[in-house]
Amino acid sequence: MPFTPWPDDIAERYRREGIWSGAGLADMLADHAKSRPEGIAVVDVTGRLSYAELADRVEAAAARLLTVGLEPGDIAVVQSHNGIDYLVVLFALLRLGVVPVCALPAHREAEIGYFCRHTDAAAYLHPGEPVHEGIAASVRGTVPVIMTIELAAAPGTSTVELPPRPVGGELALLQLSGGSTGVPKLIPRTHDDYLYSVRIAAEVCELDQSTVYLCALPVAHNFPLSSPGILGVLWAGGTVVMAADPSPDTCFRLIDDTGVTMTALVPALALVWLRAARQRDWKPQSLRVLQVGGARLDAAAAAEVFPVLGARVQQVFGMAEGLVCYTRYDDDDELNHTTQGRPASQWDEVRVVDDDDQPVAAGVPGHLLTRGPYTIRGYYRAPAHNEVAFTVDGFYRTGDLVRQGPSGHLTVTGRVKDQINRGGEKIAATEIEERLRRHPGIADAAVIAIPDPDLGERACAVCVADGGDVTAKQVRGFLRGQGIAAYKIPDLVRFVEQLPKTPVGKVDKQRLAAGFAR
Ligand code: J2J
Repeated sequence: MPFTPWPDDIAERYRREGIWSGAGLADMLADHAKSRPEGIAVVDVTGRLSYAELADRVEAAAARLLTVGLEPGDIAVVQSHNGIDYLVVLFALLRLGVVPVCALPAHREAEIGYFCRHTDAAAYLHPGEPVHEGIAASVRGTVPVIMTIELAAAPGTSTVELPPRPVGGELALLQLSGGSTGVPKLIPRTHDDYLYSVRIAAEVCELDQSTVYLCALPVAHNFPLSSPGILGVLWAGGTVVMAADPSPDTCFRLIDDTGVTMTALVPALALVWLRAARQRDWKPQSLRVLQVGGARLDAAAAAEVFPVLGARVQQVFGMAEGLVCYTRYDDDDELNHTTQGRPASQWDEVRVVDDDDQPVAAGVPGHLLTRGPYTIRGYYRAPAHNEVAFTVDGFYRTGDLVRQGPSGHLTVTGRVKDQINRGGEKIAATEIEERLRRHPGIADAAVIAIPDPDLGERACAVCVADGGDVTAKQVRGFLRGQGIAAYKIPDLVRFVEQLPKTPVGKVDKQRLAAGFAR
């Protein structure tokens, strides 16, 4: 078993209570294709598909993927821009029981190569641009099937018989962890647990067939995929509109043209939208809910959403490992603007503890630990890391500091994980530090978060030069040359004589950050 399952008695209970339904994630399409075949499932710049058409396309894509050699249980690293083709391929993989790794469009040779090797991937499915052809070339030889998303999703008829549908307990997909250690961790989500998180999110957000959801964030990310995201909307029989990019130019037009009722943004983008809407005096007619999550939303910005956009703001605090919190539609402004919501499910267990894992007093900030029917019990193929990332009784150590109010709502007050949250994109500090130390002119390095008015945080690499005269530009070029996603390249590179150390000899990042903040 490449990941830790839920204990038998708990799994049994989740099944008995109907929390885990036993269905596969792709089953939802078949139901709607029968009950409302003409309903529009998805729209993008290339056109639109009804539920019946989407279901047909998924069958055809599944047949094609089978024909090129993929089999149930295989892993496929999938990278795509937002579009209909991604939906078709994602559902085809889920239907077959081939497990997608939800790579992001920004990932490059280093990340994709790692995902392929770590999972012994059978396929790399990519957007087909020159940069991805380059990545494809770098994994050719290790990965048997390499194909563009467009080709995999192309319409077609096939007589190949599909294998039985995967059942609830099986591995459905591998999400990516924001991470805080050297290599990114892969998050094993089963059909049962992921579908539950999607169903409960659809309920909390009151989705139905009239929901029109704009997918503005990169679709493979856990938030727009499942909170409730495109899966929640398709589960409810609504319509997904895929935005090619999250800019006001693209999205405001899509919202007006397609009658979007709901969308999801990271705080950095919400600020951009608010500014653009004010400047253009744009007020959408149809938009009812703007979800904001992925990083802390400033209370003042939260309070501006309704006056400016005429839509209610919903804060979402979640993690690809599981737990997702939402503010509720009947929360008062105080809760809605100053907290990051409460857990989606009554079955979510939340503990707020001190450094010794002892519960803190009510309302006092502490470490957030969580466990429940859709929070993983261990990362994929990472036994050593699991020892530190989970308690012995199966709670996930989120690395977040929170305060819990009397209503159960959580306010995120900080973070202990060594990570930079750059406008919702997570950077594991140690990954970049290890890469920096490979530079012959760098003796030591620490990557820290610097507050930023637009992105919330930016990454700053603080380096100790090894004699010679390295420049910031060279350092950035050196990292880029390692084939990593652009968002991981530090925005700032600074040189110091030496790094401050704690009494036990670790780099004192707090002192370092405090120094740079001044
Ligand atoms: C402060 N920090 C937040 C918030 C996430 C829904 C929404 C977001 C994610 C996500 C997700 C935050 N305020 N509102 O998967 O389904 C930080 C925390 C958290 C980490 C998880 C979803 N919302 N965060 O952001 O796996 O530090 O998931 O532990 O990318 O983002 O990051 P990620």
